[in-house]
Amino acid sequence: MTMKASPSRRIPTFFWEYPGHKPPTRDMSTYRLKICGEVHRQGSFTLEDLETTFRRTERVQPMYCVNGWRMSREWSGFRLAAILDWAKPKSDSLLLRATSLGGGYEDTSPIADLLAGDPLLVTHINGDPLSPERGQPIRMLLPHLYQFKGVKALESLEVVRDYRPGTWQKVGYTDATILNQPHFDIDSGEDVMPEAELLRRFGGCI
Ligand SMILES: Nc1nc2c(c(=O)[nH]1)N[C@H]1C(S)=C(S)[C@@H](COP(=O)(O)O)O[C@H]1N2
Ligand SMILES: [Mo]
Repeated sequence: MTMKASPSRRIPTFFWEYPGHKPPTRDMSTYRLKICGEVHRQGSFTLEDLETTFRRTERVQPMYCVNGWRMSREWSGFRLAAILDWAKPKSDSLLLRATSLGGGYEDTSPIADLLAGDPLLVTHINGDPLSPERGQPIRMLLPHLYQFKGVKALESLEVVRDYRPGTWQKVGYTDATILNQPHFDIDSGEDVMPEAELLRRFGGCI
């Protein structure tokens, strides 16, 4: 069966912190990615600083949503491992708290668990800078974990000692391991919105 590509095809996006409306378009000239907490070197990077300090990496791989879909793209960005090498966490057993612009969404995970998947701080999808809906200007791609732990519109990376539940864990998501079940591939041409039910319940935008 051949699929007809539809220009109106909807790709799910989900933004917890903007229920019922689109995320704002921000002035990227004032954007800084902050790296702070229990590190030997704190940082505040413009997008240009990131380009000159870290080498960009491209990868084609899927991200997985806990609601049973996956989305494969060419992602381009900076390796989290390189950024942490630069910042030097004070111990190997610490955690990383990633927070979105405005502080409305966060995740805290052991650094070792994150690094196991060699995550990227993504700035481009298929060669284009991230749109506001997709997490402009930076989102974390966690290829080995469910993407609710991959914060979009990333503002800060803080190395911390203490765990606290992230945004989705507060509504009951506890297992970030990708389950051995079929994940609906939203690249295959269907016009779907897999997270529609969640959008109805919690808000969000497409
Ligand atoms: N800031 C922020 N990041 C977020 C989310 C969110 O609501 N807010 N949702 C997460 C979830 S559950 C998924 S599946 C992906 C969705 O990415 P997409 O909108 O590009 O499909 O982003 C993740 N990162
Ligand atoms: Mo998700």
